[in-house]
Amino acid sequence: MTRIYCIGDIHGSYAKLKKLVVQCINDAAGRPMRFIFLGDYIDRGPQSREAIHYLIDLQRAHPDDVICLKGNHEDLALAAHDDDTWTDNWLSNGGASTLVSYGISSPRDLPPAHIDWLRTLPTSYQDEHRFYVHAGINPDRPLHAQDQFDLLWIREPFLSSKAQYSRFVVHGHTPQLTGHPDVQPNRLNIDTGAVYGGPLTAAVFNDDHCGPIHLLTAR
Ligand SMILES: [Mn+2]
Repeated sequence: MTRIYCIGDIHGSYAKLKKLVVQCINDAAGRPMRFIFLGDYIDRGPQSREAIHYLIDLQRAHPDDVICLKGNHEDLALAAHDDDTWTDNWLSNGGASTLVSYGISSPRDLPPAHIDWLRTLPTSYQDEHRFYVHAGINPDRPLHAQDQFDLLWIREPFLSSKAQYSRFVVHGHTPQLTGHPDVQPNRLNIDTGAVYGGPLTAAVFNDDHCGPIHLLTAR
């Protein structure tokens, strides 16, 4: 039975990313695997370029079983690349570290292969039990009628909502500075603040239940 490994906000924490993927592969112990990355691969942390390069390679090796969603930081980087008026906004939201990791001084100089990849990233993914998204959803709309802005950026009223959705929502975006995921009946937040000194967390799922079987962390 396939095991699904869903990984939260990386933000240039490349060392933790590599460690966690190895832990996931060991955990699968030869079972079929699928990876779902929840976005925010870049910004704030030191190794954004390496994180993107690694994910592109992993996806190229397993195109059907590596899903990389877009986060608001990928969206901001694309906006800054395409339009100078977004540059200050991106730089003040952690983009300055990303430019350093690429050894460049302008978002226009981001490598075309990475920019093209960022443009392909979807903003949500779903399977039989779960809806995966970077930030969350608008609780007042069905899952199929969400606004892109909410999928990338929402916090409230989503985080406080007790609404039962048609699928269990798995997301990141709002760092849990306790270092522990936020497990709720209707959703799971696995952003455990890897870039703020917390672990990088993977939630492990199968096709039997909605909720995680267990969690893996890399420090
Ligand atoms: Mn985010």
